[in-house]
Amino acid sequence: MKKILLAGLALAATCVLVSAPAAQANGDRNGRCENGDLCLRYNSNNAGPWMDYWTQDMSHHDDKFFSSYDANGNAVKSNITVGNNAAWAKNHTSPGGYYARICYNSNLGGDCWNLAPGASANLPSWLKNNNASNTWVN
Ligand SMILES: [Ca+2]
Ligand SMILES: [Ca+2]
Repeated sequence: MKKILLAGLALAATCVLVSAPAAQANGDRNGRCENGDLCLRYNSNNAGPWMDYWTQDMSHHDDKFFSSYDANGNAVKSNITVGNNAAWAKNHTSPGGYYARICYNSNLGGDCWNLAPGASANLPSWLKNNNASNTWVN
């Protein structure tokens, strides 16, 4: 399965799903780090505000970290931009799945860093607070 293709299908299906039951297995950028997500956090060592990317994203500069949950359990966004502000990452795909690739520039440009399936780590110093886009690779 190609995750990127699935992402496109998910977008195309969004309108259809509006009236469907809320039996959502996973959500892209829904503030929950679920199976198949790349989760980024504002602070090192799995701390601080977070963001979850299930799809690839060509620019982190138009996204805000989540920082809390409301009374209904929905994640609430902070005012902190994800771009150039991530310090820690976890690849929530299963072992044998896709590597999460995080890049220095938008549109997957510049130097990129790959995080193995199931792995978590502080971003390397050259990428910490310099993240701009992400995708999935074999
Ligand atoms: Ca999610
Ligand atoms: Ca974005």
